[in-house]
Amino acid sequence: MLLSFVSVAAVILTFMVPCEGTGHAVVTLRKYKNPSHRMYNNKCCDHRFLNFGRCYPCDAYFKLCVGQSVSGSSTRSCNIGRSETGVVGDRDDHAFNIRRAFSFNTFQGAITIRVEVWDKDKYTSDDYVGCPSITLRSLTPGTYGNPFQKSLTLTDRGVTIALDLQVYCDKNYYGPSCSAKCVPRDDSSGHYTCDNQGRKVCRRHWYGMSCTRSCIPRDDPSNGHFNCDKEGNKICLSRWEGPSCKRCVTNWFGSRCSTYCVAQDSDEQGHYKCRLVDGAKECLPSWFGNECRAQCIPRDDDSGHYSCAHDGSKACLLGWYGENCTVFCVPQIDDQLGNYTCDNEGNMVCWDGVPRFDANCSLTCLVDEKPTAEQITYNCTEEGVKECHPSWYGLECAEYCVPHNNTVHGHYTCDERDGSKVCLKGWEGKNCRYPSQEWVFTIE
Ligand SMILES: [Ca+2]
Ligand SMILES: [Ca+2]
Repeated sequence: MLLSFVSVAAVILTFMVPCEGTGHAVVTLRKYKNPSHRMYNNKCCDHRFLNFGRCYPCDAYFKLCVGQSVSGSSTRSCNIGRSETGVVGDRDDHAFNIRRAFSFNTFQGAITIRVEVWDKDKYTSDDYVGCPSITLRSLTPGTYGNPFQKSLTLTDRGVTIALDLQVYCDKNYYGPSCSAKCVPRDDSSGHYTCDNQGRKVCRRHWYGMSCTRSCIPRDDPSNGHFNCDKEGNKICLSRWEGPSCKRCVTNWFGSRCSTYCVAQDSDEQGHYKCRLVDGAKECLPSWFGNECRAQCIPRDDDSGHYSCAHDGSKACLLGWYGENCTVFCVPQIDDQLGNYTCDNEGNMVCWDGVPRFDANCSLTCLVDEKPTAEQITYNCTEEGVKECHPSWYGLECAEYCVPHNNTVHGHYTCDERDGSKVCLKGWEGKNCRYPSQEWVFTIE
């Protein structure tokens, strides 16, 4: 039986737990005055003795009633709440600080506060003194951090009540009816605070209805180059494009997209494409020069022997000279091949100090460098011609010959070409010492 009672009580208590309102009305009674000490019907609250004599002050206490109604109306209902105080004193002139807080769900727009004043009596039922009341017909609750508040003075005949009223939506509730819920957060479900209407106010760099979309203005190579619009869309900075604005718009190049370049293939504008990394002009094949207007095609045939220099000029291959690199010249230091270097046109130029004796500067006369003067058989003329000393003959001036016409040496002259002995007429033999047979026969 007891158990059953407890459980029923528990159920009742559960139902009676006031549901968490979305707002509060707080009434703080400040002052009460009733200088006439009389009630609504003009009768005295109390007498010193029974029911006659001058009025004695009331033993005042209050029944507070707070009700709400739609904006513009008033109500007698205490649908927000009611509360009763104890006796505040017996002088009918009091200052105090009696605070009562009431919660409500949806605020309707108007609030009515009625303060019933009662006189406590010891031996009879309490006397009703009066009921100062006030209705605020259009009220917008403040927020939890910034409540609506007003000091009010209520009167009913000679009774005056001063009170302070606060009305505010509970934490996280906003708006004229405190029904707009907004809970500031900063996690994957949202990144926002709330304004005083309960609207989400995205935190810095967050966008969208629930502020779940992030956008941070960037201007660097790894993140991109953009600002953010009000919806959190990336707005590429000037000359950038692409989803993250990492790509230069057409015809702009370089790490800052600051180099302008349009590919060309015409004699007027040049012949080049644009290098992706920095927008530098990159000449098409066979085109050279800063503007790629100089054409050059390497060759190595009868029409020329050259590669192409950076500016498109012909760069002759080794040994080739002349405007079209058609003149061949290779420096030589060789008795047979010559002794020369080459000038810019490919002309042979004899090495310094070597007399130019013929077309390829080859030497036809080497100075005779035999050890003694007697042994030297020739000298070289200014022109490089080898000049045999007297009695010496042959290419190397190595053949010795002196003409004779006597019995000791013989009878001969010398051949100018090779220094060989040429017998005089009538003589023969190695040294022309013997009369020739033909001559003998002729004599005889
Ligand atoms: Ca009384
Ligand atoms: Ca009394």
